[in-house]
Amino acid sequence: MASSPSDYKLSFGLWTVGWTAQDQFGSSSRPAFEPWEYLPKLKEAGASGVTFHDDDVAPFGTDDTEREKYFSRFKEAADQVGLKVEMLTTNTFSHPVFKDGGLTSNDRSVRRFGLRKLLRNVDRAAEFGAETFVMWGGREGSEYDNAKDLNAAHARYAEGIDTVASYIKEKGYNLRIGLEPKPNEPRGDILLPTIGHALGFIAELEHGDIVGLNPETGHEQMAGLNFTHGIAQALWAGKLFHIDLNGQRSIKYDQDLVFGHGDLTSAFFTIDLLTNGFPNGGPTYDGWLHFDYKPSRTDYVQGIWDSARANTEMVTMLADKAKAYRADPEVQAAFETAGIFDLAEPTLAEGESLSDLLADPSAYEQFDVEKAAERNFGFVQLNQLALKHLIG
Ligand code: 3MF
Ligand code: MG
Ligand code: MG
Ligand code: MG
Repeated sequence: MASSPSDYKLSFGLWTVGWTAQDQFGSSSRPAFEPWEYLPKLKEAGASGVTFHDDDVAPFGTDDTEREKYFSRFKEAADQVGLKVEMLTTNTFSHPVFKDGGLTSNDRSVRRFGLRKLLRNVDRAAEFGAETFVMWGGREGSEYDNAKDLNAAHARYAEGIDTVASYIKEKGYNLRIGLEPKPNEPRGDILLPTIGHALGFIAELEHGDIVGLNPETGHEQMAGLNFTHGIAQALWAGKLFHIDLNGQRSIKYDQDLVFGHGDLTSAFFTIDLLTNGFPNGGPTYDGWLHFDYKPSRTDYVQGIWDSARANTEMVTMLADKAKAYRADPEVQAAFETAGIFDLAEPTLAEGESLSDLLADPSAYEQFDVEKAAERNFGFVQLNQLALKHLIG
């Protein structure tokens, strides 16, 4: 039976449907609505959660009394519609004060301001009952390699993240930080450009236990990387805390297409991994499937809601196909032929020591390399079966 959006934890950033489509070369092509006005339609599009940047709800610079009104009105509306605010994030990239970064600006006073903006948004995240605090450092980077002492920049970045993490712990909030890697745009180069860089960075933190990742499909693909491999490594490391799904067609500007409207095969395998897990078991993802896309500039208001629905529909369609793919006996046989299940067996036998391996002639001296080289893994056939399920 076909699944429906309510079978999954699907959420949207308010800034996605709220994007009025201004770009580098043109002004807005759609009107803006009040933040709470998007909520009923998001629910209709199949979402059960919503997320936002502080400034998406209360514009930057709003005085404190007005801010509280904005947030309480939004909270009321979200509760009424039945949308969970599952993640909050902080805008440390739009205002020109952040042009050289929020946590790694060469200007210390900006870094102190950025940190305060982040910390007060941590309180807001807790107030809304969010589980994840995403940090995308869009302006942490440079256009020129000599614009920063790159050692100091990483030290300041770590200091900033550790300060936010220690604040969460001190307050006893049930929140985890999700760092969001991106290779470039809006900066020429952004620090923590990929999932791998971010994982390496987290390992150096003092409070890295509550810091993980919020990888975005298009961000990895902008760097020509394999998104499914990336989230798989994050899962393996116990660091896949949240995810931004969208579409990107190869290495170019950040397109933020509907999920699946970029590399469809990759989207299929992403959903296969997220919903069915690894073939041999192992860590599974039980977090939100969060869409971070942009309705195309050529679409008007109706297009916002058609494209939002396209995202949720894409997840249900791909998940159903991925389920049938895994259940197909022909696929299971192809997994067998390909050695997928054999990879779960440790290379050294249980209890086998290194000297046992060194003393095993069958492993080396008597090993028939020519025969082993003749093995037909059948990966092409296996992929063909996946594509049959995808397009069949
Ligand atoms: C930019 C992004 C961001 C982040 C957001 C944190 C504006 O390419 O992806 O969206 O996702 O700031 O969630
Ligand atoms: Mg993005
Ligand atoms: Mg993007
Ligand atoms: Mg994103």
